Amino acid sequence: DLHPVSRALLSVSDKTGLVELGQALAAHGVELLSTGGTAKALRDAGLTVKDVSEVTGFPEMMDGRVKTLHPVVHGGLLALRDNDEHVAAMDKHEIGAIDLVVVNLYPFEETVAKGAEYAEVIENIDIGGPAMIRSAAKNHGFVNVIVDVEDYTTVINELSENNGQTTYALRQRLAQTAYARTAAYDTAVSTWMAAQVGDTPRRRTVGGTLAQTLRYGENPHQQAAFYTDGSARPGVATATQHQGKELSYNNINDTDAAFELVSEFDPANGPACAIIKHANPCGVAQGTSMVDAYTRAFDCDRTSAFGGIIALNQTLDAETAEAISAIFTEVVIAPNATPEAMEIFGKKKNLRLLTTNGLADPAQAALSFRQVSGGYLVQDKDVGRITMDDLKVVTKRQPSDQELSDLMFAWTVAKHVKSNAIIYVKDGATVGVGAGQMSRVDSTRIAARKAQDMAEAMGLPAPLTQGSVVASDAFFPFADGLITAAEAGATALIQPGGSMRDDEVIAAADEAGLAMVFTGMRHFRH
Ligand code: 93A
Repeated sequence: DLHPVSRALLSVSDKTGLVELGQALAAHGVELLSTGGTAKALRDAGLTVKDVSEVTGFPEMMDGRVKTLHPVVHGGLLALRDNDEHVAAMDKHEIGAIDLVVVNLYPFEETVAKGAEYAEVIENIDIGGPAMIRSAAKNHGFVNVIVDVEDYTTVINELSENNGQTTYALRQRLAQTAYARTAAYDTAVSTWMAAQVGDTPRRRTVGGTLAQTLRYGENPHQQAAFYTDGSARPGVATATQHQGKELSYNNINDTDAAFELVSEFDPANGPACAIIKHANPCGVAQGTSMVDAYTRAFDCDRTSAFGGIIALNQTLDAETAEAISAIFTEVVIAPNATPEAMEIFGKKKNLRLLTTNGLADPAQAALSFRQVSGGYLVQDKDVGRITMDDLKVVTKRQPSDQELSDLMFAWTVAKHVKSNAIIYVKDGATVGVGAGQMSRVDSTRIAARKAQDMAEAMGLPAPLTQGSVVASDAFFPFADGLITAAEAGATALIQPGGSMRDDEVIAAADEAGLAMVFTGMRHFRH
């Protein structure tokens, strides 16, 4: 399965390591063919190179759109060397075999990332490059294809070990890498175009660019990687990490949850903080200052906040950094951090600090993906938002202004809590979060019990659920959940409404003297 490399075609946009590769190939007696810029770079280094235009008999034309798209190139790549008819066709049409293709493509992803104009992005869609990569990869029985600078030494080492030849195993592996590259490239093109014409689940190609090979997945026995979709929006994928070890799979997931949640709170309405554990918030609060917001979020559930992930909607300042440093925290993500705050965190070697230079736009349309056996579920991200005007008061009692503002806050948090979600809120801070239970009444009880625990731990006379409001991500199917909330001290509720038993639930609310509003919108999150 060894096959010699006598002739190579090099055509690269990223010229890293090119000269060294050319020299090593020349040293193995390999003839070099190349396109314009690549040929020049090789010649400048003193290497002998033949222009592809000389081989094809055509100049590079149409701004380089047509350089290598020619039968003399693709015939040389695709011909089966052990097939008499293929060999006869090569002789007849004077096609020389090409045994190695080294191509990296026009920097499409980078051009999109830098925010280039439409026409420039289009010009950076490489056609000839992927065509050669795919031809060479198909014929991996004989042909080597390199698309990754990291594989330059692998191939050179093999040529050295095998006297100018490569093994089938290597060529097959290179071919697989090559198709992964062209698939990712076309995905990047289609994802960018989807954004131009309006992204919908039906049109989306699932894929992305490998950004990080993770140490492991949700558990140590699971391998994992982080793929990015090229979006430039502030978030965990584009954040700058200032200190601490690499983020893990769970860190990335939780950091995303924290940042998406805190981004719901417009900095113009004051500082806000969200603390996340296992993708659910264990404390969210607005405050008079950032440290106040953090402290109030922390007070919701001090036990769970240990080892949590904290997101802020405004600059991390020294006072907040000092307060956060009092317990073990995995990650802090914020739009920015002051130099003083960074210095304080500098002493906490295990704490990761990420800055995003902005907040995520919670109204920005996007897709969410979930894998099931045999496929993917794709849906629009939940960007549903309501205003006070959308609320329908269904009880005899109207909510007070303070209740209304807390109800809106609770509803915003509920959207970011796993169903069944029940959130108790008082004065712009969560005081009890019930998440991920199979029954709504259990979520209601758990949140109230946690508030009770916190009151005992903090030496408060009564749990903070006294005089709180409650949000439920979906309707109360029975009155029991609502009654539990009232027993815990809730005075007002927000929920979508729409249950068969709405009348029963409303009657129970009236009986308990509660105010209740319907949103007409549900925020399931499973
Ligand atoms: O515009 S193209 O799609 N048309 C082609 O025929 C073609 N052949 C190679 N782009 C083409 N290439 C690309 O040119 C390669 O993929 C590589 O990225 C680039 C190298 O050009 P140069 O050698 O002039 O720097």
